[in-house]
Amino acid sequence: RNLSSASAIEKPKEISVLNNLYATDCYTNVTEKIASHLKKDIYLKPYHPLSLVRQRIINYFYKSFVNRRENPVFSIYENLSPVVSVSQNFDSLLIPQDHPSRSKNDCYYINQNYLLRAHMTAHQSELMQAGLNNFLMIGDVYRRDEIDRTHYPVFHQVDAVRLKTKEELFLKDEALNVFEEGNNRAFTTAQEKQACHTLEAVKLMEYELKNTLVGLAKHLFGEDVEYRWVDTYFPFTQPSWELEVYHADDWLELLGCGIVQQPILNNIGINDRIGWAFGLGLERIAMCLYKIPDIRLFWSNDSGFLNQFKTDDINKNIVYQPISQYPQCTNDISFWLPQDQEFFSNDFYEIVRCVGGDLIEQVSLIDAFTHPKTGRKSHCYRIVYRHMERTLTQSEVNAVHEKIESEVKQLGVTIR
Ligand code: FA5
Ligand code: MG
Repeated sequence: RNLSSASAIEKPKEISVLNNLYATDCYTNVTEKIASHLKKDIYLKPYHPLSLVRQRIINYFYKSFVNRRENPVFSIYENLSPVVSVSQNFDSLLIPQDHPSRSKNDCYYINQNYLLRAHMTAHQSELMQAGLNNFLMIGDVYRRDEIDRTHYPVFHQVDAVRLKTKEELFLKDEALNVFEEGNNRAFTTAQEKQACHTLEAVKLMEYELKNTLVGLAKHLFGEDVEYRWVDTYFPFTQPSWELEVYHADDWLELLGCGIVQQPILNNIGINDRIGWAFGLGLERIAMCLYKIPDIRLFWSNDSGFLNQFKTDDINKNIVYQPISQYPQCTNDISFWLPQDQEFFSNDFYEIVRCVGGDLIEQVSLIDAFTHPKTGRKSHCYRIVYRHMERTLTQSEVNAVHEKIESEVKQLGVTIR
């Protein structure tokens, strides 16, 4: 069945995702195009550039955290199903009901209860509840987003959690505590720490977290990498930071991290540990490290691309050599927005993705206009077409463009 319809009209009653049947409802917006990426597991394929970066990150954690017998303390989870419940992706992480990240516009929902995970953090609670204290979660994540050289609706994240007890944090020092008692909980500024934690515990955790992540940035980008910490906000950590590295004349956001919200731990019965966590994107790192110019290349089966990464030394400096740059084809589309329903650009992007697939390099809103008399709104989008491995003909592009023009009408728009 064709799931590509972004409107509710032709939706089947049930859809099959990874061999399970789900009833559809008004939340269902996962398309066949998106579902076709499930189980591709490119991040696990030997010699795939995402796999090289993944292994370098795992090696760093294996080497940096060992127990008394010299065994690695972090365990790796990289086969967790990308189909998660709303409770895993949001509720368990204290993401408020009205938080924008829950919206249909940003996520691929299977139905109101299930979605394709939007971040690897979705698995954090269940793994901690299973008794794990040090672990990495690696896999594919799904987000509805804009279309350009650095965004793709499927990308890959590495998340980590480390939990510590009072003894692990302070060794034998009896005078120091992880948790504030009684009145001391009041004496805290909201930003710098959670009221329930002592400053000593938070600062030691912050030190270990930042030290670990700067070490990781150096392991990947070299000792001389320029970096900076930026204060930020996540519903599931406090305090929270982003690590940025300076690369190719620009600051690049590498990851988000912070001290795990204690109620997340308390909710699953963990009352004697404090934790840190982070989540990073593999594509961004691989694009920088190997100078890969377009995120769609990661999905290429072209041997001209893949063979460049066939190395038995995963730390080797590889610089991607473009096989050749095939020409772009540009085509604009203008339409009047509907007056009786809301219009979301992401719904339009979804249709472009479904019809054009990986022929689409970029879609940008180049003009928005309101008719001075009628008040009708009009959008003009520029669609850039480019095949990764050959030259597209104009008639091929026209055929795709016309199909987009006809499919987009389901959003209630009128082509100009
Ligand atoms: C998160 O997804 C949080 N779950 C991260 C986290 C985990 C914070 C645990 C605290 C504790 P964010 O949406 O910023 O946050 O994404 C995390 C990282 O994924 C980014 O820093 C970036 O490296 C990568 N990333 C995010 N969006 C994209 C995208 N569209 N394309 C490629 N990489 C992306
Ligand atoms: Mg971010």
